[in-house]
Amino acid sequence: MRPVVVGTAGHIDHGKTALVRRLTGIDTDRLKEEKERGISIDLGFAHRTLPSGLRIAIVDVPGHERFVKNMLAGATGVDLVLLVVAADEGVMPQTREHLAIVNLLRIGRGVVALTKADLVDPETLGVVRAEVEELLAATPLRGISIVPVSSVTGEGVEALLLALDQAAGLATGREASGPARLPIDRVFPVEGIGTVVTGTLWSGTVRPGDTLTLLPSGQAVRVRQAQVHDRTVEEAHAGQRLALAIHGVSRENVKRGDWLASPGRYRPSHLLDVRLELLDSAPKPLGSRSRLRCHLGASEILGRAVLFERDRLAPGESCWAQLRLEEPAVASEGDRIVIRSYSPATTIAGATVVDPTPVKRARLGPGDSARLETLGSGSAMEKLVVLAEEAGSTGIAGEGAAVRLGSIAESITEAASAAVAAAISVDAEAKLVRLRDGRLLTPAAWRAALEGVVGQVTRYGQANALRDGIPKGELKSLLARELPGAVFDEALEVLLRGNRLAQKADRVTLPEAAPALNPKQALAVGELERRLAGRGFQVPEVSELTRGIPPADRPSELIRYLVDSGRAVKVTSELLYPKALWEDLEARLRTHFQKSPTLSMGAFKDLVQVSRKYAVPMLEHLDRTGLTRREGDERVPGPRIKGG
Ligand SMILES: Nc1nc2c(ncn2[C@@H]2O[C@H](COP(=O)(O)OP(=O)(O)OP(=O)(O)O)[C@@H](O)[C@H]2O)c(=O)[nH]1
Ligand SMILES: [Mg+2]
Repeated sequence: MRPVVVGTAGHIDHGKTALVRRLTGIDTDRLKEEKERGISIDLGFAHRTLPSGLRIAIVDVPGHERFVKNMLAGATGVDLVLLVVAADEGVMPQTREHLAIVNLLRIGRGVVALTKADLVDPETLGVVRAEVEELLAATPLRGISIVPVSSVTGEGVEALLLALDQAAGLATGREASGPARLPIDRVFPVEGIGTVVTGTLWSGTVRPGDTLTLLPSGQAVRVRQAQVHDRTVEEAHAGQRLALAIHGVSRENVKRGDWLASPGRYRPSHLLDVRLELLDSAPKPLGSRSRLRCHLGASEILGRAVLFERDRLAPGESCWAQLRLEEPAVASEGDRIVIRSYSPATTIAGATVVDPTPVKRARLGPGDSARLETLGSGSAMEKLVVLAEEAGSTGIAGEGAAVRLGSIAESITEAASAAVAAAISVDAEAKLVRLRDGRLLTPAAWRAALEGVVGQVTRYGQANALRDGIPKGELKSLLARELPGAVFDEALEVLLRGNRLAQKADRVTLPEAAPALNPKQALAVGELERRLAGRGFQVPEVSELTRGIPPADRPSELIRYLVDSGRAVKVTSELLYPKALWEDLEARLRTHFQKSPTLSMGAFKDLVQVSRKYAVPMLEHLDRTGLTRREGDERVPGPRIKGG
């Protein structure tokens, strides 16, 4: 059954705790100080079953203006408000402030209890009811049931339960899919169990054995046990109030305001880009960079709001702003933040998180406000396109993206099926391109990736006309700063398939390109080949070989050309053999090994008529290429000869 959390709200002494006790039999004022002073200080928790059978959890909050901070920690995650107004006193300052908070948190359902009905005559009751109706008229709570009750006589309690039942039946519930996220509102040790935390699960599910991350610290914790309404459960769902026994962190390292969340889905940030709205009731305009108290989940974080494109915000107005926080917030796109002035601490504003991990800035660049507009109120697809634009050639992928996407991460699958597959030409209508690894790029970023690869191959070809293409690994590393490996791989593959590029062995070229010698170079190559021939195996060394070739003809490129084109075999950087001569050597070796199982250095020198200076590097090359294998001072046939 759908979990429903009811939160009380209302001015001090208006009878919230007495009413909760009347409804549930549970006294939520547990602290000694609460008992002595007769007021609530911290949050209290109770639960019961409504006439329909629906179970509700109740969070009882303190009304005192000094404890609004605690009220806020409890109000987060509430589905229904039980607004308490004492009939003998009527609407008071914290009635208004709590109501403002309820509205800022978008709690759109509830019931009003006119408490202490036993203390007033029907006429006064009518006046207070009218006052409350007027108060609610301008809010989303307009028209909710207003029920007179007495916690002393029990009068009206049945009617109140029915009204709660009706409102609870309409509550929409929370996202059970998506990552788990729990704002912690209490931490306490339990004998024999360890550290227990409580809170209302904002999204996802939690099971015993799950590993969650404690944020903002980032420590990994394991869930040992989960309880809902004092009963151990095997799975807790979004919207439920739960108590979790956790393992892996000591009591002192957890506090109200921390979060437990699925690993990798939230990144604490000192900066948040938000849509900021100053309440009509704010006493004065808000100046840029004023110090504020920001309440998100059960946390209170001090910080300043840098207003974009203005110096001050008038009551009732809204604008884009960046919150600069003194401690990191664990926020997600779409989260609501309640903002109170620093001193005196009163609720003056609300904010919606648009970007949970923005860059630091004091003003908007061109196009930024349109971007924030889309992130704030666009469709999931529109938001994805904006995020893909930001992500450039990296695209939207992996864990980082999940953090950035927040609630829209869940719409990625849908967007991915609407995206077109990566190809050489992309439909002009397409909004996103999907790569094999699921990554989403804008069509512009994908085209830039393709052009980047072709451009690099072209430039290489121009600079190295005598080489037959660029080695694939070199191409990839030259582009590594622009293109993630997976994007490069797929771009290259698509370009090869589409014949925009060609591959020869491990080298990539333009399809029409072939190494081209200019006439002077062709002459020089002919000269080199001539110099290499005619001295048997005692060929001239490279430095001698290239003597007299003008630097403008790039002798080292010519040598490389001889090797790359297969006309010569490179034995060392100084030693080059004409292809035919080397093949002759291989033939001589095969013949030798048919007659003799081994080959000594002396025999080799005789075989090819060279001095030791040549014989050593030649044999080492033969070893490397598998024609011979060294065994002590001898050579035996290598795998290439043995294998035939
Ligand atoms: N006669 C009468 N007295 C009530 C009723 N409800 C509460 N009271 C009394 O009003 C006083 C305050 O009640 P609480 O329930 O503690 O008020 P509260 O709203 O929880 O106060 P805070 O939590 O401090 O904001 C207590 O002395 C209650 O006995 C009621 O319906 N009738
Ligand atoms: Mg109380």
